[in-house]
Amino acid sequence: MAKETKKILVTGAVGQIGSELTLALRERYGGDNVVAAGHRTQPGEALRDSGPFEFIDVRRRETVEEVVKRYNIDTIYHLAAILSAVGEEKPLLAWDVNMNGLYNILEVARQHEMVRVFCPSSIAVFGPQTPRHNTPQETILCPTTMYGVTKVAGELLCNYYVRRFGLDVRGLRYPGIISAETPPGGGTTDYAVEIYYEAIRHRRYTCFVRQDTVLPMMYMPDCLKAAMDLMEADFAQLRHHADYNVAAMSFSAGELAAEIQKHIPDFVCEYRPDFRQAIADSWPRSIDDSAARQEWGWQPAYDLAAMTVDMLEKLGRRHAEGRL
Ligand code: NAD
Ligand code: AKB
Repeated sequence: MAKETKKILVTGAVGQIGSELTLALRERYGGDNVVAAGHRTQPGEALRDSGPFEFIDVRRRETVEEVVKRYNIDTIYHLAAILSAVGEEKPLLAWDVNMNGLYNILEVARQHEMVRVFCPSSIAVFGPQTPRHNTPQETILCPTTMYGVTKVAGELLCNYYVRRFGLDVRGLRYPGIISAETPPGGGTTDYAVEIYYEAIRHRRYTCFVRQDTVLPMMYMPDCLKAAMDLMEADFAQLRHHADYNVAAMSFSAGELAAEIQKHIPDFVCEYRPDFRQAIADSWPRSIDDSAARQEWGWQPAYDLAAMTVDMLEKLGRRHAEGRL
């Protein structure tokens, strides 16, 4: 743990979080020191031109091992995963990628005596029996989705590697992440991103959850800050490892639409719930993140109003330039 970080691998680097986290890590640690790994999708220009890029399949340990050896990797941000909505459509794939992929990452890290591994968990670890308001750090973890099952098991596996092998593994339970660069990859909270894109493109959106559906959310700059702050925290101060609750804001789908209407008055949002409603209904409305605040100083910067101004400004600019 005393060793200086010199070579970072980001799995899932072409995804919603990975595409921005890789650039933020390259900014902080140097482009050549951060290897982006995608699966099948080609990287965008920014990702391709700012540092090394490789393809791996986390289910095939040899593909991870090869990159780790070639670049002398000592830290992994493991973001490759199948999210909740796709996971309900393809539960076996979700198990395979989320569990076997994570197991491969932890094993490679253990065998190569790595400095640190980051693996995000999710509010999907909670289920219908969990208190839905101000959900505590320690509580009932009985999810009803395959994604949630893999996230609970993933937290336990990471914590096992900390206890059993002394590996430094860290993770947090992200709420729905909202961002303007890379569209989300098939989760239940995707409506809170799509609504901004459609407000800019068509001034109309059909939302797949009810208007009164409240979920915890976070804007991308806070998401990146949480990952990097947790990874730089003093290990001795951490009482938890792979399972920190983190929160930023909670709002209903109707409140989100109303916030957008303050800027685009003719924006119209309709509500046509589909199978994702049941998933949303099984998750908390708000999160108690006092452990993260106390143990590593977690503090989000964005609320709904500030995020909406920034999202509409970014997407509006891209639309005006014909890039949306
Ligand atoms: P995403 O779906 O946008 O990206 C995941 C990436 O994993 C994709 O680019 C995909 O190509 C890659 N992938 C899939 N199968 C793979 C395989 N076999 N080998 C290698 N790569 C593979 O997901 P994201 O939103 O960026 O999420 C990143 C992490 O954060 C995940 O662990 C997710 O559970 C967690 N998380 C995300 C959110 C959110 O709202 N985005 C919320 C909570 C937790
Ligand atoms: C999803 O909806 O699956 C993700 C998550 C909250 O983990 N955005």
